[in-house]
Amino acid sequence: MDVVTLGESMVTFLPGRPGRLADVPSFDRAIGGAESNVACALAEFGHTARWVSRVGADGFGDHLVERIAGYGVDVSAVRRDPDRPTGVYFRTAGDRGTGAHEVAYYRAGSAASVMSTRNVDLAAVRAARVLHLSGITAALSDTCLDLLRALTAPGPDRPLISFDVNHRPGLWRTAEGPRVLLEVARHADVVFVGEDEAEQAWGVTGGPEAIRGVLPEPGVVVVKQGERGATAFAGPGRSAGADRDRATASRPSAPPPSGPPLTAASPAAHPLTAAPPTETSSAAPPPPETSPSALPPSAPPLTAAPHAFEPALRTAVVATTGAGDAFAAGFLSATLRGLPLRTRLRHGHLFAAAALTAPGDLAPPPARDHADRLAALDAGAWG
Ligand code: KDG
Repeated sequence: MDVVTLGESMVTFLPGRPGRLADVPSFDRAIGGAESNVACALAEFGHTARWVSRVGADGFGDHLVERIAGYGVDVSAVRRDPDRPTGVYFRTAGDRGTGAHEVAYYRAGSAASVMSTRNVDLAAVRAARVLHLSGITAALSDTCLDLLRALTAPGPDRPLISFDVNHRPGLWRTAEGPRVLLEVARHADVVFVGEDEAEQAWGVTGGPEAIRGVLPEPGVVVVKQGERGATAFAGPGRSAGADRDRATASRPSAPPPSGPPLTAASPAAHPLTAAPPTETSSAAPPPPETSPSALPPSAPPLTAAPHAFEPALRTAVVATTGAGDAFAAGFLSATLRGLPLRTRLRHGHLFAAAALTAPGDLAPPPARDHADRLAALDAGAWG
């Protein structure tokens, strides 16, 4: 598998018209779930992708599994729970000005919320070049958090770990959420985090450089800056890079659909996370850290690390839900193909733009040749 994702998915109810949750009279059924969204987008783009989870032995579980399989995602490791239901959630349309919307989750005690190291097929989860996880799983239950910790622990058969912080304050059972998310993110190889999310969770206000300052360990940190764009930092990461190289290099994976084979370049530079040395940023570097953060950096500022900023595409936004997942899928796709850092960001923006124009979480990503042409545009033509 190119990518395995693990996490809870839910049947989603989208509002028939704008308004408060209290007023909307009817809803349309769709599907949602940050991690399955990533798998669906990658499978549609032509990668091999598996989604691992638990759903109820009920009609909503059937619907989720059938729909996600319909995108070409391998669902063979999804387990059915006869005793617990599939989670669902309702949401309202985003406010035209702020994009704010209401969400009502009905997922406490769901089949996915009891995922653990004992009832999930760990071999199926690890049999990937990239394992994509998110902070939502950490918030679901103690057993889910233990599972996340087990999957991100260093080890010889660990795939490249991609982690989207996805801080959902409303889901956390304790005040520990921000600290736990930071701990898990520090064990990942590629981290996606919103600039606003980092401020909300960790009190980091100094922009992308400051966020990289609290996450010096991952090989790649991608800071999403909303409609402005995104900044990615690529550096050696922690010394566990050697383990990750071994894990990837020893895997008998087929060559990527295009791009170089994934051979280990050096112990300190994972082939999937390291930016080519000749790469330069297409725009001004982000400003240096200017304001103190609540969490002191645990390493010196990484001023020498390669980084890139790419502006987002101007898009007529219909709904923002799922755009972050689409961004992660585009970035990971380009990572798997060995494309340069700024091209990875552009693929992220292209996938996100498609999701932003759809009312639900999922929208088909651009065709591969189209995406490649757009991602190769001159800086002046991009956006
Ligand atoms: O990223 C989109 C997800 O937030 C949405 O599908 C619901 O997975 C979801 C969650 O737990 O918030």
